[in-house]
Amino acid sequence: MRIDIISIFPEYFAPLGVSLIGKARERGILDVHLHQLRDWAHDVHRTVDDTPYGGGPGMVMKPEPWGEAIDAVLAADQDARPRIIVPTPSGVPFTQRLAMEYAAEPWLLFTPARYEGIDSRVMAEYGSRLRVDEVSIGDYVLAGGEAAVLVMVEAVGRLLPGVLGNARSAVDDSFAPGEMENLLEGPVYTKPPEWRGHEVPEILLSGHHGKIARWRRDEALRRTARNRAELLAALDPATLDKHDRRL
Ligand code: 6GU
Repeated sequence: MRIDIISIFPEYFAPLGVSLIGKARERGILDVHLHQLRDWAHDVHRTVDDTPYGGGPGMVMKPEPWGEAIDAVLAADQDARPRIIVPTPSGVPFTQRLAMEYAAEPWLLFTPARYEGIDSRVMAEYGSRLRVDEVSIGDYVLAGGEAAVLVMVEAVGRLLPGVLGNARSAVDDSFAPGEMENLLEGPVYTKPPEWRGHEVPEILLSGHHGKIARWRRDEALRRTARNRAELLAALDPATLDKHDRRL
């Protein structure tokens, strides 16, 4: 997969050289291209923002540098088109489902903004020709979209074939469609069997796979009820067995 990121802080993405994503890049699974937006600003101050029409606080990112920068990225491959992802707290929620959708794309272009956001005509311009998604990573406001891009690239990158050591670990994820859809994962344990007086639940040491699976599902249901009652309420009753319903 190719990922392009246009930002006034390309240095913000240094963490993409580390750990899982860094390894995926070394191994050629992920091809990341960073671009400095100011390279497409042509005044001496390399200005990328201006005051908002209609008044109000803050500054808005000018359309011209974004247009030139995005055109330059699109020109890198005449035979393919990226899916454009515009991080904004006013976007649609970024979910595991969306991460899986992005992981199936050959090319993503992220356009993280600072200030109050990008002049909306940029999204209109490219939205008429390409898929443009305005996406939020949660109900809080960041100082800019860069941290959101790090979050999304990590969530997408770990789903690419060959990135996770154990392909099953993505299948069992909280929120993954299937068995764990809308369920949070329960607690996990490793050796030693007793630590500071706390014991590992005996069932996990029993070797009884059926009972262990049942226990894990019960713990997942309990944790979901406690931490995310709205997810529990949204569970499809058809996916519940009679053991689930007793909890
Ligand atoms: Cl994508 N950007 C910003 N600036 N704030 C956010 C966000 C994105 N998602 C949640 N808060």
